[in-house]
Amino acid sequence: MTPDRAMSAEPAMPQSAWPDTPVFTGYAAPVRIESDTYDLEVIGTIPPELDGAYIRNSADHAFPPKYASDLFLNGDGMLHKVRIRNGRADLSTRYVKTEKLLLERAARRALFGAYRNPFTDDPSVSGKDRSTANTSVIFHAGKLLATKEAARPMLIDPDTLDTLGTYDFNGALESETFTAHAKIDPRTGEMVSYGYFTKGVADTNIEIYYIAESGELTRTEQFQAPYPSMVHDFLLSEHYAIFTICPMVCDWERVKKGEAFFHWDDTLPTMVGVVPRAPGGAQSVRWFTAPKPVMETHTFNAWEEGDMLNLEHFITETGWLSQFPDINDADNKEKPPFAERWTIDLASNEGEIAIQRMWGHIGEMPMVDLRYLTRRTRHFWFGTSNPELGPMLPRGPKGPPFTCLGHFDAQTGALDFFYAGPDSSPEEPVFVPRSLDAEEGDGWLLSVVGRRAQNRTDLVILDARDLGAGPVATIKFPCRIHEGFHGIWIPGAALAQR
Ligand code: V55
Ligand code: FE
Repeated sequence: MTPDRAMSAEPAMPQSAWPDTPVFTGYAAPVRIESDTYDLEVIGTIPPELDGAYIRNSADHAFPPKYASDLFLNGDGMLHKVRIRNGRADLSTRYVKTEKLLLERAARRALFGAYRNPFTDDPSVSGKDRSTANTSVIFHAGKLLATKEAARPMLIDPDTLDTLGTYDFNGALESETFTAHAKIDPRTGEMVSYGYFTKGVADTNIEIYYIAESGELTRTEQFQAPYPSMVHDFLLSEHYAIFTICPMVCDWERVKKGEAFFHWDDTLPTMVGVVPRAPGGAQSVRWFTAPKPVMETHTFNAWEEGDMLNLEHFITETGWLSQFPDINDADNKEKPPFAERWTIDLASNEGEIAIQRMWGHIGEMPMVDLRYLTRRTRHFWFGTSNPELGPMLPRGPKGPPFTCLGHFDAQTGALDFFYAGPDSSPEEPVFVPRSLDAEEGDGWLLSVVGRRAQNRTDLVILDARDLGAGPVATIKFPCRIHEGFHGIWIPGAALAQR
């Protein structure tokens, strides 16, 4: 798969410079280094029982983009893995070898154009797979997949991080697309996933996939969203798959003209589609309209109590305006997300959604103890900032970086924070239980922390129920890894079983 690196294959065209924009400069600058580093420096003590791999995805442009205005969302998928065992930690960084990356490496320049816009590509790559595979990873039935909602998943070897090709579940995957936020039901081992814009163009078709614990894709169902929009995440309860459709719309005619891929249009309503997971359920999807047009950024969890369906997610009153414009108000400013519980009475025909703010502090990048997904959980973790603990950091390409991680205990109502220190930015946390049968929340919270002034990165390990105590271990990387999106923990036993 390695492209010919001989200089005779070098195209005549010189490589253009990197754009002087916030996406490509300073702490956000592409890293581009594939590496293996053994026995990282550790401050404190890695808990000896911690055995497994933290793996996450990031967007790390391998080549200067065709368009200087390119979004960080359009970077090439770069996987980061920290393998922890016997108190030691090793770091690996590896690009997902997408067709896009291999073609661009062979040409030694960007050939694919703007985010999700095939009309901006070099004609030489017409019809080729545009996937950057840059958003998340999921591990199910012994298979590690790198995911991007605009494309099919890529199969990755979790030991080497080698890319094994595009994965279509032995031909059973119908859609051209597959969400980066598939969920595994811990009661059944089933993975529930979906695709939107399933034919590769903006439309209202959403396809749900049910993938058995064995890895077999057993069922595909379809329903129609009220309008074509970004469906980035969803919610899973015991009996329902729930989709919050937000007015982050895509108009294919605008895409053809080279405009932004999404626009925020809050003249349209936010609507919640409740799909029974039982066979045929997509045919009886029920729609509920939110009282205000808002955006769900990411989800914690969903759970049922009798006929009451509870949806716990981060919600903002604006679209993602740092990335995609407001079509009605160019001066509109992005607002921060807050955690909200939306409750729907499935027995009532009123169709109302009752909304409760869960705690009075902003946040994003939610995490729960995934062994309890689909059930009511007590513990909630998230990225956040807290000006009482330390100053805000300068805006990056995604907005202000987090300075803290937060923990909300729904039983006591207590909020607890880990402040990462001056010039330090934690990223999405991942919860690791102390043991397979530890009680909910008993374990560690792992988070990559950017040491911005040092142009370096750490991984911190915190007691998940005592963030304020600070790290039990800080694993120091000798370099910076690019800021990422989403990651997972794979227990050592699951890696060994493959
Ligand atoms: C998101 C991320 C994406 C994307 C669409 O976090 C939405 C939201 C990393 O790519 O393509
Ligand atoms: Fe996401």
